[in-house]
Amino acid sequence: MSVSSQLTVHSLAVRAVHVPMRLPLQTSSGTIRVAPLCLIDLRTEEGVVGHTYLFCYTPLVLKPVCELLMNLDPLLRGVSAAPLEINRLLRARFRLLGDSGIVGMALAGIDMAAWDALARAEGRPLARALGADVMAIPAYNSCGLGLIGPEAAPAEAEALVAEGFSAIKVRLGYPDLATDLRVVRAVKAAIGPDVYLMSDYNQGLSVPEAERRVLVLADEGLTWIEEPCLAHDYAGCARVRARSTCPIQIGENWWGPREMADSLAAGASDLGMPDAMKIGGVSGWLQAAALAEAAGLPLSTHLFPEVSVHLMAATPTRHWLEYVDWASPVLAEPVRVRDGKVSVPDRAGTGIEWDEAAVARCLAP
Ligand code: SMN
Ligand code: MG
Repeated sequence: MSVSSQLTVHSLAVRAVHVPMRLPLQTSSGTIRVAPLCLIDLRTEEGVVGHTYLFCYTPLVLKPVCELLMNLDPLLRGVSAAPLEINRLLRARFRLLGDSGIVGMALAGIDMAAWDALARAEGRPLARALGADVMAIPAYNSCGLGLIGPEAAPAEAEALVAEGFSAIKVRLGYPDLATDLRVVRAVKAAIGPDVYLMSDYNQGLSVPEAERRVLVLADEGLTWIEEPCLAHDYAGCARVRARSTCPIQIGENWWGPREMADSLAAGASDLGMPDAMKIGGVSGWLQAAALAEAAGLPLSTHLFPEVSVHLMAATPTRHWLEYVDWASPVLAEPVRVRDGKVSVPDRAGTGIEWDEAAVARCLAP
């Protein structure tokens, strides 16, 4: 290829899979037992194929997301595969409807697949294509440790640390504060003082109840308290934050960099953790990383460790990578953890390749 060569989209292919989760996740806002994933292959006329997946949270939207992507296939055929150009084209197309929700998910999937294709065509890891280095990023084990109660939580916490981590996350939001406290203390006692413990309320509390609980949790040594109340109530989050001596973490529900900017303006959190899909793929993440640098906001990731590890390498205020193994069963080279860190894989693109036999077993009916 010449130095000025560019990729052209040939077609999109999507598959819906239900991937069983090793550890189900019980949150204060519902339980997830199966990962409903939409697998995306963006083929280019040059023969390079970009891969990514979308995590659809519930099987109820898996097929609609796949169908929307298939509807976009004719719009993309023959256009430049440059991610920023695809974004301009598609965001304009959805200006009247808006580009959050499943539209935002589909656009982020195309963006991530296009970035993967671009980096593959360059023959280098996505992190390098973004101007970053190949490096290892500190990661916390976010698998499991749902609302399983103070009796079961300590053993599961120990097992999660034993997988090679120095940080894990516990879900909170039991009916009463006393149980939250018992769980945190039991988990802390099991993992010891040297393991970081993040906590996540999954938006389960009212603002007054969150204000009450963060005061009591202040001295428990938590690394952060995540989404204590409704994530879009930035004023409410700011009120909770004002009461808390423990850092307040939000961001997995920012739909695009504009919502992140609103959250920053409201002083809603001490820390941020955009979701690679909801923030708008790689392109949306780069804008979020710029906002975070300007605001001095430490940035962690949410889900999608395969692409997020590259994004963290390119994030000036990088903090923690969230590790989950939910896509691992359908990947040829799942993300690996060494000494509590995930390394940017030394392969072209994101490193995502499908285990086709596993994909065939998981295809949604
Ligand atoms: C979470 C992630 C994905 C689905 C449910 C809950 C959780 C997290 O908020 O931050 O890991
Ligand atoms: Mg969360």
